Amino acid sequence: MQDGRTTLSKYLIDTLDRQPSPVAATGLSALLIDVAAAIKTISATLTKGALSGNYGSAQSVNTHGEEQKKLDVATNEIFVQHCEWDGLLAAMVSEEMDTVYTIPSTYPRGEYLLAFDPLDGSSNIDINGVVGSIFSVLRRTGDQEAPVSEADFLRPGHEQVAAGYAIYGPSTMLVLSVGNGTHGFTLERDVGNFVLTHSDIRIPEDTGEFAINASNERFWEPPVRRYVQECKDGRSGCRERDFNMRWIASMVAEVHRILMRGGVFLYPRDFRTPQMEGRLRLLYEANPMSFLVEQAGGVAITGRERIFDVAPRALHQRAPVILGSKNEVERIQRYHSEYDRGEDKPYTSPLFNKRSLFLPEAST
Ligand code: AFP
Repeated sequence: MQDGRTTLSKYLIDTLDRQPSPVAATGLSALLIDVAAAIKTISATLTKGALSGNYGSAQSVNTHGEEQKKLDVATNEIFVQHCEWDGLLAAMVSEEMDTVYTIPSTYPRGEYLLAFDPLDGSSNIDINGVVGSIFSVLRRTGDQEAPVSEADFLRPGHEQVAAGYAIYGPSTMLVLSVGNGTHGFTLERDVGNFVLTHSDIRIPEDTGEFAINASNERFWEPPVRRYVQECKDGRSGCRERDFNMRWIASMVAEVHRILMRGGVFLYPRDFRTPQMEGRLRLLYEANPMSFLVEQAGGVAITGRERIFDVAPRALHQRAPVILGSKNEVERIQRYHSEYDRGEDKPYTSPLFNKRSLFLPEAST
């Protein structure tokens, strides 16, 4: 398919509906077109900025105890309205809804499940910074007539049938995978079409760029401290090259940069979060982003295992996330294994060894 000439609908019809075994994907293209419609509406709302009257707090908190902004609530509603009616979904889960949203009985019910974060990076709204939406699609298994429950959504990432995000930046893009590579579509605003502009995105295996919220350093585990310290040591350290660092506070923006030019994104386990699960949510942040990254040749881990293999226990479960360029992510995984095996003690126990993380020059 040609970049710049293929609309999202054409792409989905060709990729899903015209395949030899369309049953495997029945309705998926129509569902994704509804998701895209929600994204276009959100994009139009965000473009109005403060003029929309939608800035500021909604004076409520979400299930994580975080303050909801008016736009968190409004964008959640947009997703629900665009996707509940089409007879393709059985239920939805969102960062902004405490429990499973079962499709009301006024609409026909389908076999797909949609999990989404309607407005990722919402702290960037008030500064007119980049934000996004993230979504993941599962196919419901078992008795389709039974009431939908939380358990229907608690499936590992490798069972996703589609995933994507929208990035609302200078242009709005939809980046999508249905399991045959990761592809980017740019919104042609005056026409209202998403047009394929970035087909088969590949993440370079090597990179000199990492992204982490360094203000949390004191809460990180030793393998992450080791990795970041080595990057910061640059040319004069053991990596013998300089690295650059970025932090946009919007996972969508970080992952988009990595898909465009490589890099590593880390929101690792830390001692600040309950059970050291990190900050990001498994079902509607970590899993869909892992799908896109893996489909683009990158790697996505918790530090110790592939994110795709994490068995979810709760709808709003958090997970540590380290993803991006293959060789760097694999290096970080090796650091975790070495630490767990006790093989990197000299690096990670500054209290017990001269070779301190804080005084790397002290190494002998
Ligand atoms: P929201 O979805 O609540 O806006 O959170 C955004 C996010 O989960 C993720 O997109 C960022 O990587 C991360 O939070 C930024 O967190 P801090 O900069 O506050 O550590």
